[in-house]
Amino acid sequence: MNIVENFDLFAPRLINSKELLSSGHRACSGCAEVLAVRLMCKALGENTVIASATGCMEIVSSMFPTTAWRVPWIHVAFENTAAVASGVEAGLKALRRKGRIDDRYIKVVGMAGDGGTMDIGFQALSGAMERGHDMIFVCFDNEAYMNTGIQRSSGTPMGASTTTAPAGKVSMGQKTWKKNMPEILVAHEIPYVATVCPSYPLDFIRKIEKAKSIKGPSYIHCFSMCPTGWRSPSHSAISMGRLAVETGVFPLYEVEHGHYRLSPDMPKKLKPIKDYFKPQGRFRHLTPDEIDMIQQRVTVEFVKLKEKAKFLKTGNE
Ligand SMILES: Cc1ncc(C[n+]2csc(CCOP(=O)(O)OP(=O)(O)O)c2C)c(N)n1
Ligand SMILES: [Mg+2]
Repeated sequence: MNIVENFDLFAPRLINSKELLSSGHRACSGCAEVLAVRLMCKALGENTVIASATGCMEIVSSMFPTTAWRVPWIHVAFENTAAVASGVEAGLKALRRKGRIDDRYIKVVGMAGDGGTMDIGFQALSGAMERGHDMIFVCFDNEAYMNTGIQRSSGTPMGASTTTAPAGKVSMGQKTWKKNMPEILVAHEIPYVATVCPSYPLDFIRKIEKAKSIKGPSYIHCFSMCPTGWRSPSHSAISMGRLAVETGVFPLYEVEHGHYRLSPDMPKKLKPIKDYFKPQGRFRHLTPDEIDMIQQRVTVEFVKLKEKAKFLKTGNE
């Protein structure tokens, strides 16, 4: 039985009803990212300070003179989210030591889009993780620089059409493979790395709660479906997230102290990626050969991941 399909039945008892990101923000209709941020806030609770890069979530939530945030929230530059979050963490520690603030635990969170995490904020993120700060960094990956007009990033998947990598007579759109950011963070040997998707809210909340409970750096990579940039209907965010997981395009897993575990939501047998590509205008131009080429890569990557999670026996059988 799939728990998400029975969401109405018991989710209200399991998910905190308090909203720390209020309604009235200006996200596009059908934005999965704003749902993801709401879930993240529910899991984090009030004792949280968030440093947020520029990007959709900053633009839609903090139109002067209003704010949708009910937790302390700092808008920082594109490059330095993780640096600011690590400074806040160190500052809180010092204030607590000097008795200048209550002795209560406050979790510091850095958040940014794929551009702000995988490209422009990467150096600051790598440094903060390596220094071992007690913080969570969450990448909200909508697979392009969306709020400035759908430009490609290193998170844009192969074959997607964007305004700076447009599909046409001479190009299939994005010509590079998506950067494997969770793996790069695993290579930092931090205590916890996980992938999440708001189409799986209970898995999402559990992983954020786990990251919160860890004293040290954690990295969460969130699949954030964007109807506007992906050229798909605004009612499709949840089903698209599920298809991304079911096709293996975005596997749900966690890595705790180097130990990989696939989420129980991962199907034993993957659906073909064409099911996921079909409802999205950004992939509409792809030929069957191009889809095959991408399918092969997705299959290989998923097998590699399963091996790491010891779902497959080691060896060549
Ligand atoms: C150094 C710098 N370069 C460019 C910009 C302009 N800019 C603001 S938001 C943004 C796109 C952000 O993309 P991403 O991080 O993926 O977040 P999204 O908008 O997709 O949520 C850009 C290019 C900036 N603010 N600072
Ligand atoms: Mg983006």
